[in-house]
Amino acid sequence: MGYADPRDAGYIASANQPHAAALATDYAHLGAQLERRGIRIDDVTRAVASFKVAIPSWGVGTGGTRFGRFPGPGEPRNVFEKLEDCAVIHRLTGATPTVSLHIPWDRTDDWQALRERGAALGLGFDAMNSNTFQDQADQKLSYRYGSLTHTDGTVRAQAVAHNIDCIEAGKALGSKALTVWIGDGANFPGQSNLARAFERYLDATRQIYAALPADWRMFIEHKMYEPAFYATVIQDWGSSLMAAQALGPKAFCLVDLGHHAPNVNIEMIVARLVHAQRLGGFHFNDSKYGDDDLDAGSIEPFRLFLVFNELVEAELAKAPGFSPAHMLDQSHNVTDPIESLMTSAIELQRAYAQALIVDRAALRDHQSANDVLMAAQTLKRGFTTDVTPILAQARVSRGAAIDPVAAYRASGYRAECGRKRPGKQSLGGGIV
Ligand code: LRH
Ligand code: MN
Repeated sequence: MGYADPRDAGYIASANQPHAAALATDYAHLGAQLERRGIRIDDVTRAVASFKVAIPSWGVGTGGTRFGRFPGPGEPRNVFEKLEDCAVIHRLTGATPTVSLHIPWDRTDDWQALRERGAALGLGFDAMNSNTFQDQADQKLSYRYGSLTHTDGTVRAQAVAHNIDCIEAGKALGSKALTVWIGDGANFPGQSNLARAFERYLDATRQIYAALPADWRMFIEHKMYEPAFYATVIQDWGSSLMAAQALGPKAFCLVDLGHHAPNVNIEMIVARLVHAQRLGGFHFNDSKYGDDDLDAGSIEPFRLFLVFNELVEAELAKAPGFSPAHMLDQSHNVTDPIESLMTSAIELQRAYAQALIVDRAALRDHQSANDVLMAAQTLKRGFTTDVTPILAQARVSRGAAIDPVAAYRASGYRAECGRKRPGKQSLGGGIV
């Protein structure tokens, strides 16, 4: 099978050619339907085309679990090769112009060169992610019993220094945010003093906060459990919000959809964080049980729609301080990461488009009249409308592919990477 660079505009145009007529028909048909509902389809398409989500650098390699990792062919071996793959995702979807790096997984000794290569590929750098949940070979003190909340101040200082390092790297790359997720917690009752651990967290994060440039934000990511299995210091949105409010106006709460107990009403959490003006952003993914890091919209698409319903409500209400950073955070254990990340970005656009076409005036009326059934039906009608033509048209308006997965597969990119990136990949367990 020959190889054609799927990032090439000419290649994408020729890949779109066979689909153009059908898209035009489907788009006109949906347009007529929405017109009858008083909605201008082009307005929705423009809004969807402006929707952006960041790619997690750690998501373009095959992910794994503690039981094993089964790397596919042509895995990226360093951050520069990860960028090449991120550029394929952005060129074919038009929706992912930034990459969120994870340090030290993406450490390089030439941030300027990375920034320039990113720019050449049409990519920028989103929130930096620190990592004090693993010990590195050259690390002096272990994070076995925690990092920013460790009982030993020298370990906390080491973790604070690492986060400040991430800020310095981000400044060189043009990033404007630091995401702090720590696995600190306890496996047994009595192992740690729950109150003092939180105080140590605040004391340590105040030092990181003080190192933030004026125009940066700090995202606090809560998680119910794992790696701690009894108590996690930043276990829920309440702890995250208390910390953000204690730190200052540059601190916000990041909602990773997989970090909640099954059936938790995540859209309610989003509504509350919008109210508190502390919704920093999202790590989108999907899950059925735990932090499964599955493809966004693959398990609970209605829940994803309900989250975007809250975001559209906030957008329409011009909620003060509302500018969430959208990022994917997934682990691709059995699919081609590029295909999963492309389809996941599109599923976010789908949920956004569905939320945008909800008849808000009718919904308001039914809600205030307590016409429960009509209110529920009016909201659901957004979700049950097939907005696929809008998503494809939005891509075309960005010079991207009508059918990204088909265009990607036809390009032979993965096989070409297999040829260009020889070398055995580590088979051990773990997320990357
Ligand atoms: C923790 C988490 C966090 C990342 C890691 C890769 O579960 O969601 O956002 O640092 O995954
Ligand atoms: Mn996450």
